[in-house]
Amino acid sequence: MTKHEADRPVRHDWTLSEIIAIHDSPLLDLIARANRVHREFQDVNDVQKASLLSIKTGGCPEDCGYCPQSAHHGEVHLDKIEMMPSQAVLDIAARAKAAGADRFCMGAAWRNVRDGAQFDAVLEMVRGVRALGMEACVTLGMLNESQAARLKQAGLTAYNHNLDTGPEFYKNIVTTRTYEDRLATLQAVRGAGLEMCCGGIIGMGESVADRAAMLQVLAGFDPHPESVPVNALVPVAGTPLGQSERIDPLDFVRMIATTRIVLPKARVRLSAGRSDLNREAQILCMVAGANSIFYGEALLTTQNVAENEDDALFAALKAPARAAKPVRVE
Ligand code: SAM
Ligand code: DTB
Ligand code: SF4
Repeated sequence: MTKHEADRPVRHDWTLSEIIAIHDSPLLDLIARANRVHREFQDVNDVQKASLLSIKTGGCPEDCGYCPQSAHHGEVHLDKIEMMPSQAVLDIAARAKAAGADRFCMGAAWRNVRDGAQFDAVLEMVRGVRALGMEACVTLGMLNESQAARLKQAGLTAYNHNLDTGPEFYKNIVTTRTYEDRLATLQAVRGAGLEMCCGGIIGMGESVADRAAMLQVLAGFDPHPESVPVNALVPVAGTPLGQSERIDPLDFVRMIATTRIVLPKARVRLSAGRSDLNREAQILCMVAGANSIFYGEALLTTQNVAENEDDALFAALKAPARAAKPVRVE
């Protein structure tokens, strides 16, 4: 075990007012504290590149207000794509690995996982991604314990299921499922021994207290989620949140710094919305504790940062090469 993985205690009992006070502290104090915590718990030069692919796009029965893939938002222009063939997915994963990605994340616009041929195909994709020597993550909506166990058996590293926002604000964004539904899936994920990838979105009209409340719920998990995506809303025309204003990049920095302080061991992923940040703002997010990005031209249905721009960003960081992690295929 390296000094960065040392078994330092983390807190599960952050109060809402403590988290808000951190979030609202003077910006330079906040960034300095987050960076101190980051250095204490992690190797700051180790920035993960995760590649993202939508394996089944659009037509989702849920009504998430931010999401272009919901069938409830009839005005969105989106090419629906039925489940991709496994081999096509694995070819893309192999290309992502060759381009330098270490994690491959696959998303399906499902309300929940159903047993059958499509789930079997996902299991095959997971096995294939692991055989390439990459971490594998999927996000498939709600799932039960036996499905989580089958994913674990296929070698899945982590399951992504976001809380999106705080418990109070959640009902303003989604009405077709509850916060408790999200928590039940996360419990199934943990029960199967999978890593938990769980975060949220800022810029949906929520307050700082809502953001802090989400972090408080995340900190309550024992262990903490292994990775925490922090997304800024990508407003998509035709969705209920399509006319939202883009967040101030410094709000992104504040949220990332607060996440780093509250969840010191997690990989904090600077996720959707990164393409609105210039190089220096992205680096400020990394100084504040972000240590993972989505790498590749596209997120699920919207554009991400061009790969050559990210290659230039990483070149500018001059980070020492990352040691290859041994991959265990079960
Ligand atoms: N259907 C599954 C679910 O919701 O759990 C998985 C796919 S869903 C698209 C994955 C996550 O993407 C959502 O939980 C949300 O946090 C994020 N997301 C979706 N649309 C977004 C947008 N317009 N801006 C930022 N994040 C978004
Ligand atoms: C996450 O937190 N962000 C990613 C991933 N997990 C699945 C998805 C972002 C989606 C952004 C909107 C889109 O491209 O459709
Ligand atoms: Fe469906 Fe997931 Fe989009 Fe919600 S976020 S509409 S569950 S794909």
